[in-house]
Amino acid sequence: SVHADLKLVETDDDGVDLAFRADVLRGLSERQKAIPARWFYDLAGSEIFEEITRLQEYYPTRVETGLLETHGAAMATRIGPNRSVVEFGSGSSVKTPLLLRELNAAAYVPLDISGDFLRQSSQELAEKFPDLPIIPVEANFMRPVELPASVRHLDMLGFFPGSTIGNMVPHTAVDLLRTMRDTLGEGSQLLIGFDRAKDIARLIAAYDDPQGVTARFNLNLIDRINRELDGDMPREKFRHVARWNADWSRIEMHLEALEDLIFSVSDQHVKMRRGETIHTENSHKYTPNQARLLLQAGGWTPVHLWTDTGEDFLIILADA
Ligand code: AVJ
Repeated sequence: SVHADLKLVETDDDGVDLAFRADVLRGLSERQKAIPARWFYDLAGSEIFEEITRLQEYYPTRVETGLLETHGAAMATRIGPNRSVVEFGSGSSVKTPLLLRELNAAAYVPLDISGDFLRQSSQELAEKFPDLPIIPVEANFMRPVELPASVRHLDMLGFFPGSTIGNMVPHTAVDLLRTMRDTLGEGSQLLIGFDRAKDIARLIAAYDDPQGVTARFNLNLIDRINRELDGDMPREKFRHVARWNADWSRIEMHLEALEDLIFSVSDQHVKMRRGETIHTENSHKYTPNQARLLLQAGGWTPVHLWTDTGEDFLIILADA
């Protein structure tokens, strides 16, 4: 059964997400313009992301799902029964059933910034698991979240699949891991996915597919800004760029201006030169040792690691 959802997102009188506006206006006034990747995921963006996960070139979802199918039972044995599962950035929760069907969990708490998507996927999950209490929380998990009172006393399992951790630079990733440890408490565990460092051509193809789905995902941010923040950014004057940054071992996505531009967002004027970019996403790629070290720096003890024969993806179980 799905409980009433808790909403922890602040809006102004017109329903504008204050954090979205603040991030966009600040980001567009920086020297290297940048907007945090979490703002991709309005309803349209979340749907385009689902399309990405079905692309041949985009291996992470397929490989991680395969790992959960193959090793889910072994994971459940190491985790044990009666834990409350808190999923960080649950999205459409497609991987969740693969874990929950093995786990015998006490409750499921999906956290997501996209409330509409959260409610929709909670309903779908409730049909698959009629006896499981589901308590959706609309929240930005980058900040400490107060867990619903009904689960606070239980042993927690944090579930953070999808290599979403890769969206953060290492120092922010470490902050988040520490925040998660504080949220979940003593005796908790964390099951977390990392995308592995690999051949650069394969990485580029995964983030710049020939069908242009990832380009649509990136450009959708412009539509969202225009609609929600009263902007007049010319979408057709931008192009999607995916590039490898070797110094940081990450794929970067940018929106590149095709000519000199002047536009406005919420009455703030913005100028861009031709070729200038807005940096919209980082996707860091880790070796197993780097992933372990990141967890340790965030206060977690890695206890088991699962990977595929192609060495594309990692799932790590860690103790608080
Ligand atoms: C959802 C953050 C894991 O970085 O691979 C996919 C998002 N961006 N294609 C990733 C994404 C472009 C994705 N994560």
